[in-house]
Amino acid sequence: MRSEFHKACFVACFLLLSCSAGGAGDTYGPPHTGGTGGDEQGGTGGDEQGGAGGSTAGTGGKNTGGGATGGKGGSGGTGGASTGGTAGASTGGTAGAATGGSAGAATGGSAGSSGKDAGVGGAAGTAGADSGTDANEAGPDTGSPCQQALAAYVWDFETAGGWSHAKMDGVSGSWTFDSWERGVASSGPGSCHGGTQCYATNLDNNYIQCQRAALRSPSINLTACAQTEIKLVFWHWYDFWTGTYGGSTWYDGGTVEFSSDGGTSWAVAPGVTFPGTITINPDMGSSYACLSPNSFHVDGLAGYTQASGSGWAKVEMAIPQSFRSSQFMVRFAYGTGVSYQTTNETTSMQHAKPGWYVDDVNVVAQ
Ligand SMILES: [Ca+2]
Repeated sequence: MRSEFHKACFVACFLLLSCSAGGAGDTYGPPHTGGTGGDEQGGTGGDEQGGAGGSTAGTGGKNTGGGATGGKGGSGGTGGASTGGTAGASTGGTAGAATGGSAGAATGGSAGSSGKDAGVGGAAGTAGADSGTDANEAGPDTGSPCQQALAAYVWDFETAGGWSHAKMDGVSGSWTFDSWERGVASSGPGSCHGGTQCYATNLDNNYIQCQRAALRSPSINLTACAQTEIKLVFWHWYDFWTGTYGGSTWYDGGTVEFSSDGGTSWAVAPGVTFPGTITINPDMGSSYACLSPNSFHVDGLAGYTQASGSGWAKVEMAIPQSFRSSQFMVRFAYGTGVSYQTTNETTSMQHAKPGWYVDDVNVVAQ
């Protein structure tokens, strides 16, 4: 049985050495520091303090001092929590109490950061913090770098989320060519797929004929997924006009396009089997200012035509490796031809269809 003074001395020494051992380990200092601190404190701590705290602290000191700051340092810190705190208190020395208490607490558990603030003792705390991080990284983390990157690319359209829409390049004239809008849908499917808001070619009515516009995503960085199979996932509902005029059958419609260069060039999503081919009716026996002099980007492209059926439908499209760039983009482009002989927007709307509704877009690993 040692005297109280002896005991206090031991504990105080332990704290100082433990702390410096932690610091040395953390910074990969001279190995002898750790060796000494670890060996002595390990045994002493165990004897004096008893219980798991003491023995664990000893282990921590050893490993920390040895430079193997990893997980073992953190374990030592855990023991040190109770040991340090107790020692500091019983030692009674002002410096010892502050340093010991802080260092012990710091080394213990996850309080590594507070250890940083504890001067010398903090160094040991830092070792604990580092090992804690290592342990986390080795443990059940949140997935691969690709999956972590994709976590940013989830859009429910309750907010715009960086998406935008505009008429197609080169389109001009006094007509509503772009009526994409975001909000609560009452036409078409009657409501959005998730939440209350989504994008639609018209949220509460049919579309206007002669439209040429696209809903476009923000730039998506897929470089972390260069070696991972990923796909675009979205939900949609659509109903486009089709009719026969001049001996041909015409199909309004929309398609999904990918860009790997931030929107400079676009290609219809490769490998996707679309239900139809968009075939824009440019004329219905009258003069249509909305059609001239512009062409329709989607005319002749594979896409969604006619109707998707009842209820929202889920779509999945593989994103080929050649598109997994730092500036991947996706857009929903659509076009509507002449479905009724009128140049009045409101009247044309009455003879068209509800159009295209899009919600809950994201990119996921396959
Ligand atoms: Ca939504």
